[in-house]
Amino acid sequence: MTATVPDFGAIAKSLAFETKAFINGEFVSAASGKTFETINPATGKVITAIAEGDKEDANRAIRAARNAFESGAWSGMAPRDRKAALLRLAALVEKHQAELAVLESLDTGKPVLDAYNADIPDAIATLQWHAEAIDKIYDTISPTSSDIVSMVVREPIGVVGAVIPWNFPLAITAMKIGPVLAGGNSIVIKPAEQTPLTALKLARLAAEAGIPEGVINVVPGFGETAGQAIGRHADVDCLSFTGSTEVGGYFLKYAAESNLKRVILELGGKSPAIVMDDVDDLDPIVEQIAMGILFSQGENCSAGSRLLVHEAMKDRLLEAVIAHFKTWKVGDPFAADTKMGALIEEKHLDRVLGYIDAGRREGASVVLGGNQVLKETGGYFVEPTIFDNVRNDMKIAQEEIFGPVLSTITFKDVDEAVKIANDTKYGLAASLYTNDLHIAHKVSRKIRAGTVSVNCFSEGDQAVPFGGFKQSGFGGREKSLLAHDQYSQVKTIWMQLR
Ligand code: TAP
Repeated sequence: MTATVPDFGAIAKSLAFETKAFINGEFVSAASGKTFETINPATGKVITAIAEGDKEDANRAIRAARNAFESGAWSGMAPRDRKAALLRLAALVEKHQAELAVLESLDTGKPVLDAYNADIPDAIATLQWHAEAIDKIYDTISPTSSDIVSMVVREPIGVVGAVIPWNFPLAITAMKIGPVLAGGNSIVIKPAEQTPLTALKLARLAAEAGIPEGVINVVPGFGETAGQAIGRHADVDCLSFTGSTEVGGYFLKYAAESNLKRVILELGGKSPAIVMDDVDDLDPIVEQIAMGILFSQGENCSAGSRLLVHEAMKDRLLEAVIAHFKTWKVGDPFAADTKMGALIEEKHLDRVLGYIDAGRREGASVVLGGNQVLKETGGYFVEPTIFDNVRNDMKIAQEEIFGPVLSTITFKDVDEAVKIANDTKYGLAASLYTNDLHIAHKVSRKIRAGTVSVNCFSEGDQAVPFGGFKQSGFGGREKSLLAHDQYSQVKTIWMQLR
């Protein structure tokens, strides 16, 4: 965090929004001329109207991306020159950090300080990491007889479609753009309908950074029209999606029914936070449990939404968790002491409240929160909520709520903890709290999840792979050098020497 916190309110008042689609290096209206409104979840009020891209706009963007790719203007550029351009883009994002944080907060309802201190720095670090990596990746020559030269080379996959969710709009867009562009591909991005503002601003900055026209395209619009058109397009070589498991499945169908494009899915989770009975200092554990489920209003695919606690520890831990959750202030995303902002939209608010009702109906007990708050603002706020007496077969323990709702489940021993942790269709992340080195090693191996954190809640950083087991993911890993594998093809060149 910088020493002086910017005046976010003043920035919000003076903002100019990008509202048109960005296709082939230009901001353009939708072919249909239609627009849709993007809403501030903290007030329920319209922020601005955005071009409503649909199939025709997606087709235009894909054509532009293909032409850019075939021209070699970016795909044929030396890796170190692509690196330089991406570093310029990262520097521009940094220069506009405060403005981007304000845009993200207005569009998502999240605290502006979270956007400023977490989302935007994460996007910058992601762009930098993949830019820095790309001129350090070597191809290989395989061991053959002396009359053969067999080169195994990596080539960009081509045109990548990226369909983005609303919870971390810029950070997830950067997670796609970083490796996709570093590797020489072109991209067509469809931001979530709720949160198009930062992707459009990023497109403006990409042009300023000198990334050639057609390499980055942004088509705002709806999933069923623009998103589906990208998923089904025969000239898209790879589709990278982050969002719900249900919609992720549609992209496999779209690929099967079109051109068998490569599909990469980063999906939901129902991640456990497991607390063993050997822990002593509860304060740091409680803080991490709160971060795990309350950060980003619980709208986080890795959210630690199931608290699995040893029965001998439960009363003491739950008392401390309840006390700590009460310190998470829900309120105006622009207030400096706000830790939780608004949920993304009214439909989602109803969904989260519906889960809270379902938990009560199934016999779990609400020991904190459970209600919508700050109704007078017109926004969609829910207070931190904790259920006790949850069974792992209850709906609230099995389905992704995507809100600030924690379900407490007890276990008797390590084996039971692992069994409950794995008893879900998801497998994105898990946290384990223990002082026992043996338990730390053994349990982290037994948990079927893409990321297991020990004595913290974490998603790693740019340098480590991120993705899910089971129905939390498909087709690859984001972040780290593995992300580059997803957006490249391996070619064997077998040369007979005379
Ligand atoms: P999704 O429906 O999965 O939306 C994610 C993206 O897919 C959006 O850009 C969306 O466009 C697009 N999309 C939706 N339907 C599509 C279709 N038929 N074909 C192609 N693209 C389509 O998520 P949501 O509805 O916003 O949220 C619902 C639930 O999904 C949440 O409550 C949460 O459980 C989960 N979710 C998970 C994540 C992560 S990171 N795992 C992120 C967001 C949501 P539109 O914006 O127009 O819908």
